[in-house]
Amino acid sequence: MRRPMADGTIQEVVQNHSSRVGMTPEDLEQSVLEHLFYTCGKDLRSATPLDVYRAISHATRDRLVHRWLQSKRTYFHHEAKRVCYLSAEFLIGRALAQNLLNLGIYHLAETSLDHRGLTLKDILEEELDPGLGNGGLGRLAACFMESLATLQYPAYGYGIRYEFGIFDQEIANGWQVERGDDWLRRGNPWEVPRHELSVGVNFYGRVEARVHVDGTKSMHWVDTQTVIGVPYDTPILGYQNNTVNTLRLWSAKASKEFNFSVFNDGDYRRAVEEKALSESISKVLYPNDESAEGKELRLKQQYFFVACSIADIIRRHKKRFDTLDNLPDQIAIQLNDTHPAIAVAELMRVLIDEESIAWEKAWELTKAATGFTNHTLLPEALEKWPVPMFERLLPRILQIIYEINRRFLLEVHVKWPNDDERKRRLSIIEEGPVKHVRMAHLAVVGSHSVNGVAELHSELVCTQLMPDFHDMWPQRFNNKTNGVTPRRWLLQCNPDLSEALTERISDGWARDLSELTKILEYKDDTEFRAEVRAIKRKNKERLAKVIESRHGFKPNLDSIFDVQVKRLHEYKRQLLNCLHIIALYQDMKENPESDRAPRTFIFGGKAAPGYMMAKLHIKLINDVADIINHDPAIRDRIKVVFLSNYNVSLAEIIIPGADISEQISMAGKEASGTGNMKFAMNGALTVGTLDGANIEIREEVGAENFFLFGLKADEVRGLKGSGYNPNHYIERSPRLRRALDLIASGFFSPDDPSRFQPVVNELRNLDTYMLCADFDDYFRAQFEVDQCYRDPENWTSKVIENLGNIGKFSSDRTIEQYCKEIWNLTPCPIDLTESF
Ligand code: B1H
Repeated sequence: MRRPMADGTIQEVVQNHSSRVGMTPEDLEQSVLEHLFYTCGKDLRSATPLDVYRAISHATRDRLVHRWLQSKRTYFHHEAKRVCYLSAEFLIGRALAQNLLNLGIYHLAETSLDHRGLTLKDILEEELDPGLGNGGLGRLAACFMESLATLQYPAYGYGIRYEFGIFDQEIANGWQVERGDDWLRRGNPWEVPRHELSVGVNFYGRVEARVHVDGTKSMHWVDTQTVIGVPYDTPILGYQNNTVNTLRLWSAKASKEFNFSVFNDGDYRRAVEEKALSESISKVLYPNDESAEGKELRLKQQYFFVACSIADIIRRHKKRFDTLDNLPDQIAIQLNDTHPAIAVAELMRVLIDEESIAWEKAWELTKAATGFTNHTLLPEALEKWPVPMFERLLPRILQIIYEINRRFLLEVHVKWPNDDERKRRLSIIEEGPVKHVRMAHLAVVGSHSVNGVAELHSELVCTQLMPDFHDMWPQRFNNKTNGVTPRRWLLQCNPDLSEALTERISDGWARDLSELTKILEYKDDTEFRAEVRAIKRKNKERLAKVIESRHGFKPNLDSIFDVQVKRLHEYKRQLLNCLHIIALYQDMKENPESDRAPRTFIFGGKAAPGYMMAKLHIKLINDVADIINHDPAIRDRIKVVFLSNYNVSLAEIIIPGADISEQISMAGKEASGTGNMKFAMNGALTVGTLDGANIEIREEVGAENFFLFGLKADEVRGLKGSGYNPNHYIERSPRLRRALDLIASGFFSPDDPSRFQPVVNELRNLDTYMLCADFDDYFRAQFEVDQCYRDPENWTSKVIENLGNIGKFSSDRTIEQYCKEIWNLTPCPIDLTESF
């Protein structure tokens, strides 16, 4: 007899519901069939691949539920300290394959589908890829969530459930065209709404001061408009353990008031409009990436998800404890860049206005709980909000920020009594015709820890970005070099390489990536070396098929697959890559007998819809591809492909198929990069500058296994300081001159010869990102690549050196450092036999 599970223990559930939790092939099959029937309303005969995907997903999710519940109970019972990772972006990618792998039933699912004549690989393709982020910052948040669960740390991710994620990119006649990403249109089996935990968030209104009989004063934010935040929870499972953490994303819903204001037709229409307006808060992700959009709706998004998350954190804390004094012992709040920085002021508001805690105490708690990660030095990415907008939207929050600033500037005054200039630089409020709130300053002042994301970047945060803050609180600043999860970025996306590694060094590397050093023992093993080459070829074949299906030709598998995939940005210098291609083309045309290794240049990445220069770069790459790919004199010695709609699932196919990883940003501009790590982990060699984490990757894998070129960050700074003139370099480089002239001549754009004039003008007149200064050295490094590739044994040695020494770049290492050095967390393993 089955017992009810509603108030039972986890053990009862596990014992009595084998088709929900069982891990045998029969249990799993039974579960899938049941879901096909009861969740999809289908039987096997009528089921579409989408039905099968939904049924398997639900069957998989069932196997997470008791672990999820037990995780929550364990954290509560043990009063375990947890981290709340606040991020406007979580670029989590598809869930099914990852959950099957982490549950350890991937192969089981594969064979049981096989029996029914279905292929798991095809079913996995039915899942839409949630694009709830722009690029590296959002993907880092997703890797961190996975590592936290794998390392058994209690963690909550807090963000926004965008109805539309990053746009879908199409390429039409070479130009980027954006289409809405309606990722929820097929439903989402992974999320669970929690209407009962909805939170009201206030906007607009005014602040009223009330004096009480005892003479005390309190502030009241009144006449506000309220929006409801509804949480949707997604389980995040650790790798082959029982930890399931929660990613809680907030969706905006109009408050009930909208239904009551129906007096006449006009009121009704206005009520409907206002309802739509408040629900638009979580409608769409801003696709800008590293350029701040000063729109009111963006500020609303930020306050919305922060206020919901802080309310949730305080609610849960109060359920367990009758005091907030121990808040920083129980939770660590990490701000993923400045997008959630308003949390500092919101936490203060809650502690003071709602919990009646004195300012000094509230400030102590806030600072002790909060940490801030900076991800970029680009001035255009630094968020500043006009004070008048802030005041209208969030009057009480602005008041609190002014008070934080007043007290902070007093502290500055004590340290540097007669330095008004310094106060002006440090102030949270930027003076000017219109005052602005500097969100990075708020984040630094309100945190006990400020970190950068790679050694060079953290150094530059101290010396270039925030030197005054570093002078003030040097101990507050630290580095946490980024990492990526080896479960998704090796185990899942490169099963053949994973198997080859496991066969030789056992499977420990997936939990502890530093174990990859053991593979260095096989460096001279001819069988292993041949296998590494065969695996790369197979992965290139898989990628080549995607290219063939989209572009109508199959790239030569013997060519070097040279890949640059990342957001389109001038500082990342896709244009430098393109100039190299043009120069190579001209060399080959001039010297048809020149004996160079064939190359397939592969690009992918989205440009911000309003970033005209980046969009023009996409068009240039496509126009260059069009000319070169069709030039009979070149045959298949050079091919150029721009793969549209680069996203997490496309990355999982592209990265394992790469021979060369292009990491060519102007030194000092790429905070870290994480693609660089994924490529090296999958056996690609890097062509790169000394920027971001490239520096540390090169240190780890060895200088001789990395194709270095270009100016260093301090040289870039020096040259800028002494007046950089690109013509100086153009005059001295016949190759560069010739490439620029060819673009300017309209050779690649015969239908519109002046199309790329803005590109050429920028390079000749400004060259903000110093492509001209780095061009010759880049060409030299690429020539070395060529020479090396012709010697497969030498190439393979370098690949293996990369693989064996990439362990540092697991996000497990990064997370361990955050836990020890910032959050003060200890692991809290989940024992399914423990009853509470
Ligand atoms: C990174 C961003 C970013 N840095 C603003 N900054 C955004 C800033 O929508 N916005 O307003 C979106 C994104 N993203 C990236 O973070 C860095 O460029 C990479 O170098 C780094 O690896 C990554 C993760 O730390």
